[in-house]
Amino acid sequence: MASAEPVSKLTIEGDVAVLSLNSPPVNALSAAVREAILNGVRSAVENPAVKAVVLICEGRTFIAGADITEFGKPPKGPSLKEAQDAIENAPKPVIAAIHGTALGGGLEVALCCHYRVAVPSAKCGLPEVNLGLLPGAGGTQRLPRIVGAQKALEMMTSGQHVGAKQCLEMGLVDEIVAEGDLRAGAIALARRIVAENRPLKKVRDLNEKMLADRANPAIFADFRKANARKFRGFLAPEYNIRCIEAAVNLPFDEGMKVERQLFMELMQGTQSAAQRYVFFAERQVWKIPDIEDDIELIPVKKVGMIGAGTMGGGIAMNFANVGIPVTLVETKQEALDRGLSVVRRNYETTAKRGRLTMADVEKRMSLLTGSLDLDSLADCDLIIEAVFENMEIKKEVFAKLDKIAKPGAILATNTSALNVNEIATAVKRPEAVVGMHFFSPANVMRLLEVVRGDKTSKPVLATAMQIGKKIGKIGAVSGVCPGFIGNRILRARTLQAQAMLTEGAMPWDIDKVLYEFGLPMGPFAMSDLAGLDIGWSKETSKSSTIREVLCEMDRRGQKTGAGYYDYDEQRNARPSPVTEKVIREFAAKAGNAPRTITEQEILERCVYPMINEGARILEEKIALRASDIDIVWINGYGWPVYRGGPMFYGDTVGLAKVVAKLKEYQPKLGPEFVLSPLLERLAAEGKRLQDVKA
Ligand code: 3H9
Repeated sequence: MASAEPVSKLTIEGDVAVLSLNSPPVNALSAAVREAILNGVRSAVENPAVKAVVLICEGRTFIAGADITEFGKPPKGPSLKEAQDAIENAPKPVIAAIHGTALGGGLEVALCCHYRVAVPSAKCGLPEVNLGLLPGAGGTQRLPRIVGAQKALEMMTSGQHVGAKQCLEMGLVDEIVAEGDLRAGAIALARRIVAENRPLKKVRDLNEKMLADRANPAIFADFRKANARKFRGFLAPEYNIRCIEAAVNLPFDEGMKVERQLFMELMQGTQSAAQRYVFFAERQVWKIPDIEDDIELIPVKKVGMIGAGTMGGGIAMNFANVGIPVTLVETKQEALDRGLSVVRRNYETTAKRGRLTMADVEKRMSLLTGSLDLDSLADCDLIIEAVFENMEIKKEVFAKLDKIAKPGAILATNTSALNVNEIATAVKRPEAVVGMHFFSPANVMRLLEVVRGDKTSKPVLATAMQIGKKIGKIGAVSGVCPGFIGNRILRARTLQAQAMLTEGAMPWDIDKVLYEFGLPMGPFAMSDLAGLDIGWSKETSKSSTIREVLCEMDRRGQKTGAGYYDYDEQRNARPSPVTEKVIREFAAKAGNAPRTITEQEILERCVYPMINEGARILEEKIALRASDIDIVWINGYGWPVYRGGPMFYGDTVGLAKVVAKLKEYQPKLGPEFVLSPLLERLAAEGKRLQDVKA
């Protein structure tokens, strides 16, 4: 946050002092900013000519919160509370002038001001929950006093940013002034407050809403129940709720004590450490060390999509959503019609849920054009291929594309595992070829693996990332290797889960452990959902794996009513005696006597080989940094954010322990398992995976 400019400026405009903060990029409450507030307010108060104070920010936003980079370091400079007290206890009105986003500690500062004014585009929120925290500067006690417990519950457990208009309706801001008029509007309000001799409103003294909420204790139980699934595993939402309960039931100062205690507990815990790490990981992931920030990007005004199946249709929706037209190519009219009608149905479902208007649906559909002719992609800037996962077919498609696509067009493949370098050999312009691996359902899942081939040019790679951002994805760069980052790590886990079946664990035993760890489902429930027959064929099946036997029995997952589990009409899963028998027979044939596998072993056997595979990916430079691997697993595979991703989890457990356990399990881990030298070295040196530099 270093800046050559001074952090604040105090200007006296007649009888109003304007304290203007300037600490790019987001005016976070660093020690310097806290000091500037404290000194600025004090000096305005001491100045007899000053009747009121306006607190405003330069740059793109009002204060966006505490400075997260200071967390976990020894405290420096004045505390935030000192700065807030100076504002709240000032004998002259202090008015917060809000633009951009007043978030977290920023909103908590504004809540200590006596009045708040905002421009229409401004937003307010307490997003601490997303960092595994709660607002620790009085926000949990002040916000409910203005908006009531119900709204505070919603805002604080979701972290949502609320628009100025809604803030005005809730009483969170007192006035809205026109865009561009913030400074003048705030000064005018300050003068009116003085002229009308309005009181110094202190939010801490408001009690009306709290008294009303006290009469309705069911709010909290109902809220917990309604959100149990969403909050599963997370500590912070529950702690936020407890603070609001304290606001409702206790005097202000007592409530503040509860807030303090719970805040400290969260701050020192591993969940918040993980979530803060993810905050920075999500921002790092876009940075590619050998690509300059100002690289010239390829304008993408029109997209071509080869394949209009589930994947192709889903991918196309992303572009239509942001107004980019897409031409979808299929080989048969029937497939094209089916693909487009699935897209329409998806949009209509969203409209029925009230998240789109029917006019939006029509507008988006009008951006999608079907075609049976590859030639119709001649004027596309980006062409994405999503045909069958077969190298020969892909190469054929790319060879044709090479003749059709205009010069400079990006040729992307949505392959989930095939070698992008080999695909690129099919064209005379391998620099134009890049992998864009979307995850299913492609219109919903946030992850986009952008696969950099040996010859992919920098503008092509940078544009693939930038277009990913534009369509709301989180892009992670991967080098070329089987399965790229995500599926390669998944494979390491699958091998162990499969092996444990033949050693005596049942699919539901393994799934339970991973579900309780925080994943949305375990590997076998996932397999049942996706279909056991992906990549399986009747002709070549030889009953050589449990999966093959189940497929041969037509137990191919949820779609056939049975897979590893049995399913009822509502697709509720229950452990299957048939599967159990298959597994037992299989194990007996292999000469294995079933043993009891503890939950601890299940977890370690599934997760530690993932950490090991991630380390191998890192040392092979397939991933730029450990945190990119974590981003992939959080956004593509539902790894719980509060555990920070598999790499962060390894660092949390301690790499020495991970390595020791892997060595202990090694005889069972199978021939494919190779202990990562990098992991071993880091463990020996007492270092972390996140310390490996890109
Ligand atoms: C808190 O307030 C606790 C208190 O309750 C209690 C205290 C006792 N600190 O996101 P962007 C950096 S917890 C430090 O790309 P945008 C960010 O890393 C805090 N750095 O921009 C990035 O750096 P770089 C509660 C911060 O326009 C650069 O700023 N507040 C902070 O897309 C630009 O960020 C929050 O959780 C920070 N607080 O979005 C708000 N915030 O350029 C967190 C940002 O080196 N922030 N940076 O990669 C945000 O949600 C978004 O940054 C914001 C701007 C919406 C403000």
